[in-house]
Amino acid sequence: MLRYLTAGESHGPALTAIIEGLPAGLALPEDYVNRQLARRQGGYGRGSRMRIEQDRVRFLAGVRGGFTLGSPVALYIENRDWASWQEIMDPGAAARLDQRVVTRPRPGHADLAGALKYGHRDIRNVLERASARETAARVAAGSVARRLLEELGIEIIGHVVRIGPVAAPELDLIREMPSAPPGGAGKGLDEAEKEGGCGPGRPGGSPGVDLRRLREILDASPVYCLHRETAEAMMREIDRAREAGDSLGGVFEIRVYGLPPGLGSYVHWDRRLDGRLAGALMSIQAIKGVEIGLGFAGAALPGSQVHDEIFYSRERGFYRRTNRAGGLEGGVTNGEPLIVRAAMKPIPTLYKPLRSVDLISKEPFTASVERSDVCAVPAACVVGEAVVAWELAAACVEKFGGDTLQEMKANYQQYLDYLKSRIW
Ligand code: EPS
Repeated sequence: MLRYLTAGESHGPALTAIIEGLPAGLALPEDYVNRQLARRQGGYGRGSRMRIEQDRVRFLAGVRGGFTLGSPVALYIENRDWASWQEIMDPGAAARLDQRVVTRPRPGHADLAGALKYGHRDIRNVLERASARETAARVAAGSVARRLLEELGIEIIGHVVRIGPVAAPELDLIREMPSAPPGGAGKGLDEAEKEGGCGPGRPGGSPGVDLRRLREILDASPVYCLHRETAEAMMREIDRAREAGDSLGGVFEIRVYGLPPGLGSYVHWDRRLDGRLAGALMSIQAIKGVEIGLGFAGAALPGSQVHDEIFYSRERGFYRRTNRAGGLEGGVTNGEPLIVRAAMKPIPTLYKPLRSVDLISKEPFTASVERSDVCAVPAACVVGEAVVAWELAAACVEKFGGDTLQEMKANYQQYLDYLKSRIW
């Protein structure tokens, strides 16, 4: 079983995580994790805190010479802002608990519910942990999972499809990219998938989409959007919101290529992969909705336009011409690319005051804040990739097991061989 816990307060000394259940022998360079941490810190619309932090992981246990040992992996990410908060956030008796006390709950945050639940009179005790700063630890843990998936030929790509009212065109996302080279990269994700994908006919095989090229485009986009004109409109919208003292939400999409059929299970509710993925995505701060494949749009269509018909050819084995199911049927991967989307609400820390009531005096007030992100949808997309990676890696560990990476890969290969014998 693969499991992890995170700990750490937003302005405490550090964020930490402990991961258990990884096979021994997985190459795990710190820089690999650091790259994902940097992506999470990026994205147009972040506040000034991101200029303070420069997230870097340090492995404290479970990794030696760049490879996992099979023992629990402990990781550590320093909070640079701790330097300004040491007196107040000190874990010892010296902490100045009378300083920077927060008694005014902000609408939309965990502030009021958390203070009532844990009996805190200082809301700082809630907001320090409820803060999305915690997602740095989740991205680090998710990057470890992602590294493991890479060894099995499974690749994850996330992109932002909406910020506030600005949405990316749904199909052929990169067809209009002038710099896209010929071949797979010249095609939209949907088109390239239709033409070959990595369905059960090619279990674990290459996606037919040039992921490297897509990543280059996304890395160059300040809002992690594949469509350049949409990205520019998104940034203009973020500027407008900033000037108006407002904030913006949006939608990101995660696609996963190279998945074999058979991850997850239909036999019991808590082993259904769709439920696990939705739970993981919903657990990201500010996420209010998750869709798989057609998602909510499917509810408005007749069944004949929703389900993916099954075809067979000697060359491709079983395959589909559509992927409206988003790669999951009955809570099990069906060998098509996984497609999930998550909707993020606008960040509730507003420069525009919202009405609230003081926790102690019970006096009404209008909340105003000094520092916040205007839009964190691009960052949330990176967190989304991480939590999806985690659930998929956990499903792989369950199915293929093994104490060493070599053993796990051999088990995986045996399964792929079995699938081929079923298909051809
Ligand atoms: C956050 C508020 C801001 C964000 C923070 C999440 O932090 P601060 O209160 O220190 O200004 O910058 O995000 C991060 C620190 C991060 O690493 O993503 C909140 O209230 O959730």
